Amino acid sequence: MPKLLTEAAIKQYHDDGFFFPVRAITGEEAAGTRRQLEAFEAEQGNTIGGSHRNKSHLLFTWVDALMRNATVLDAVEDLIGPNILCWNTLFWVKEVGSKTFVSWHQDLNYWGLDTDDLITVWLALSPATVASGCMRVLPASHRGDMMPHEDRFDTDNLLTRGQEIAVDVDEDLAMSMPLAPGEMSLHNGRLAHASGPNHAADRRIGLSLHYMPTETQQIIGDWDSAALVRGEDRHGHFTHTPRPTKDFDPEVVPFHTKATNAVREVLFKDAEKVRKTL
Ligand SMILES: O=C(O)CCC(=O)C(=O)O
Repeated sequence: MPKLLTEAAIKQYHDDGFFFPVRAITGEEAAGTRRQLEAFEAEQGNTIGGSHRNKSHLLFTWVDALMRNATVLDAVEDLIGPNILCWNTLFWVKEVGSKTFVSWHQDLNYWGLDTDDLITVWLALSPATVASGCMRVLPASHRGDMMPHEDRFDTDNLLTRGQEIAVDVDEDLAMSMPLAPGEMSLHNGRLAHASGPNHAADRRIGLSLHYMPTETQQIIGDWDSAALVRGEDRHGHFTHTPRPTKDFDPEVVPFHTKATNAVREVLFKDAEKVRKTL
């Protein structure tokens, strides 16, 4: 008996590689989370970026709480079972009128994770509409071989290496996934997806959370970490991440540095250009 999703939703996820929209938190909760993010950005004087954008659950207690949100985890459990690790939490911000985009790619091409069952939850913290550059997906592209990718290093591309699927993607087959604040989409880590620039009047802010079964192994990096968010881990392939008791908890910040350095090494493996930070 599923905990949250209907049998039809579960079938659609497995057949097409994605499902949306699912209400994760209320609109008010999403607005509250956005306020917390924007207070941090105001303090920094900049959009969240670099390593702050990655494994953010190790820096912000409110991201740690979202990563453990029972509704989100119920949906994930319905799709991959009860023993769940979260590998990364990652902000995706597109400013109003910016050219920022995300090229067509498959998440699992670069992450060194040996599972076919990785789920990316993308949680909207502002309206993600066609105009603001919501995600587009290529249905059923999670099946079959991974597609070849090329590194294009475009500075407007939010992806680390500007990686892009090197074969023509038939845009007519692509589907947009608009979300209201507090709603989430779920997609398989092998699914091809992309998003365009923000032509709307508000920022487009999303938080993606990458969940995987505890059996998963890191096959590129020598060391990696993940949060045990539900069930038990009988495999021990990842060091479990500590929980911050306050934002930028000095007990946890050094772990965040180590963990994001490890992710950077995996993401830039064999890349022609390597950034010093994520
Ligand atoms: O935020 C976007 O537009 C793309 C996000 C993405 O590629 C992902 O969550 O895997």
